Amino acid sequence: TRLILATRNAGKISELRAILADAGLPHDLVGADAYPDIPDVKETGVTFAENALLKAHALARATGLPAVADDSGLCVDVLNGAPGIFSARWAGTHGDDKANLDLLLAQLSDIADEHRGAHFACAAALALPDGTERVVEGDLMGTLRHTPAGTGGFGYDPILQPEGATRTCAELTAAEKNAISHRGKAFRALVPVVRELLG
Ligand code: ITT
Repeated sequence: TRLILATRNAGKISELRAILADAGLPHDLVGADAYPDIPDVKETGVTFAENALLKAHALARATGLPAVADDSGLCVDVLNGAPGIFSARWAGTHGDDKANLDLLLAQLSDIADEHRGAHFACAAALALPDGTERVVEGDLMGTLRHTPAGTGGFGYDPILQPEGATRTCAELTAAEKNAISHRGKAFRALVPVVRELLG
């Protein structure tokens, strides 16, 4: 069966392909960019789970195929969980990773190491054309560096150092990141659900 990946974020797509293939999901994974005529859904939810479901349902309805979606972000302790669901557009322009990261670092410039706790969160949703839905979540706890390091990954990876690690997410290999990441955890939890509903 075909399974649509309801995301246009290239960083997510490459991670999701690896995570789902490693988990042995036999489905033919197709990116949303294969359906350029389908408009982007408005992310009007107030939680990662709500937004992931909105994206999955929109693609499933429009294509008639099962769809999985990711909604994710960085939640900073001293900012009461912000940027959170606004992570992709924290500095104003959707998907401008560098501007988002620079703004966040500026906002946290006075915050000492012991108060720089943060986590990545990910909701992974599956929607079927008949309206059936499932959503599961994963997170990655860590602390925020004062200066970016590393060139891997995407988004806020150069400043998030996972708990117990000495490198940032951007200094990990793709496989190392997927093994511990919010996205890896959420989508590995979604795999048995996909199998149950799609065979
Ligand atoms: P789609 O809606 O098309 O999936 P998007 O980039 O708009 O793509 P989100 O609304 O879920 O997706 O925003 C996710 C943002 O959170 C992303 O742009 C990054 O800034 C941040 N983020 C999520 N996961 C991350 C990760 O693994 N590493 C670094 N930053 C991450």
